[in-house]
Amino acid sequence: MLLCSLTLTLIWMVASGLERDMKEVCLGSPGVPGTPGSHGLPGRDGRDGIKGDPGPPGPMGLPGGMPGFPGRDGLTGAPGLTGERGEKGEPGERGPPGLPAHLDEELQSTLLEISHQILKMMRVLSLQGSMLAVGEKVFSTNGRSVNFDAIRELCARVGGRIAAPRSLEENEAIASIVKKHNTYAYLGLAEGPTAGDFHYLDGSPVNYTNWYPGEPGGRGKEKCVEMYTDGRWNDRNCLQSRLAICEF
Ligand code: MAN
Ligand code: CA
Repeated sequence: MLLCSLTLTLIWMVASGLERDMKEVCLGSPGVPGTPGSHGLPGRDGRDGIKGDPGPPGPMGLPGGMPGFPGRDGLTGAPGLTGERGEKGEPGERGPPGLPAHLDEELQSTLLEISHQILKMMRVLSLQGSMLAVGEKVFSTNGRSVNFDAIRELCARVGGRIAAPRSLEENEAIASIVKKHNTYAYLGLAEGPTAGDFHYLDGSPVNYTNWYPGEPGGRGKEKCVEMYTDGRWNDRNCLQSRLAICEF
């Protein structure tokens, strides 16, 4: 076998034209693989690789270096407290002249609507017995009894005055409230320095009276006036508790 292999090699070298014939003659089992060749020479350098990731931050420098750049602005802070109220501004310029009220149709219809609403409310309050309308006046009570000064203060606080009858009709309206509550009421009258000389609280003299027979009999010592449940009047001291009736 070795011989054939050698022969074949020689014959290859000198006369390749005989190859076909020699193959036919020397078909045998393959030989033992030869020993590996020695390492080749190092190859040429490859091309540059792609750029790597940035490295980690370096260690802190030694103290005494230059100060760094200022940092970025912080977040917006919370709003401050509300300031004090400013001074009142100057009045604005005068507007263009409007229509006279009686020619202003929109104003007239608004006023009509308001007066209808008020009348409606007055009918409800009358139905409930909360008010009694007589002519231009309205009488009303809170049902409480207190002294004369307290009644005056109470009525003033709600924009009215202590009820003072200036006519038979008004006297009957007040009397109906007194009867309903079965409690005497103080009236808006007071005695002046002269005994028996009574006047309204605005100082004007009385133009209507309804004294109980024999009254006023206090001879200057009873400065207030109370109304009995029959509607007649008596001069009386001012410190009794009497029904508070106001007029508006
Ligand atoms: C009686 C009458 C009144 C008087 C009172 C005072 O009722 O004399 O005129 O005002 O007493 O308490
Ligand atoms: Ca009296």
